[in-house]
Amino acid sequence: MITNRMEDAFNKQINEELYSAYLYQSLSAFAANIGLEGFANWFQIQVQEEISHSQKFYHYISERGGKIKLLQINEPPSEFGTPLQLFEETLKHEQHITKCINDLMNLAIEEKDHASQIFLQWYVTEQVEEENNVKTILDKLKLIGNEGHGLFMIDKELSVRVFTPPV
Ligand code: OFO
Repeated sequence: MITNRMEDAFNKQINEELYSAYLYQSLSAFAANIGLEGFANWFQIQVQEEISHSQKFYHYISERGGKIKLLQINEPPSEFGTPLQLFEETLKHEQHITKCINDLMNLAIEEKDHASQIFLQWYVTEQVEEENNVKTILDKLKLIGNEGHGLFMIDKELSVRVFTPPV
């Protein structure tokens, strides 16, 4: 059985993951609107990833005999600026999620909840990968600036991203 504190914290994390999906959906719409279809695809895959992250928490809470409580999802911004700013916003958000995961891990340690510590390991690793992926794209965008052939090439690169469900 999961403790009340862990149950509350995991339910809040479901909300964080669903807000992430909402934010990336908004980024995808914005990118499509300015003609960056590859960027739009990358953010669309990110939406699917975040929904799958929320689902993992959902199933874990149930598996541990906890109660699911779905919270209100905030409205994300709808204006983001330049292509570079889209990924700056993404990195800032992923750093926030990393902090959330670390806080959850600290709580699981405090609560002596070993099963949750093992469960959260997947997210700790995932966040390293997520931040690194975004930083790689950001570095390229910084090199090429916000226009021209380089931007076209990055857009093309981002258009091939596909969703791989987490195991
Ligand atoms: Fe983008 O990260 Fe979820 O957990």
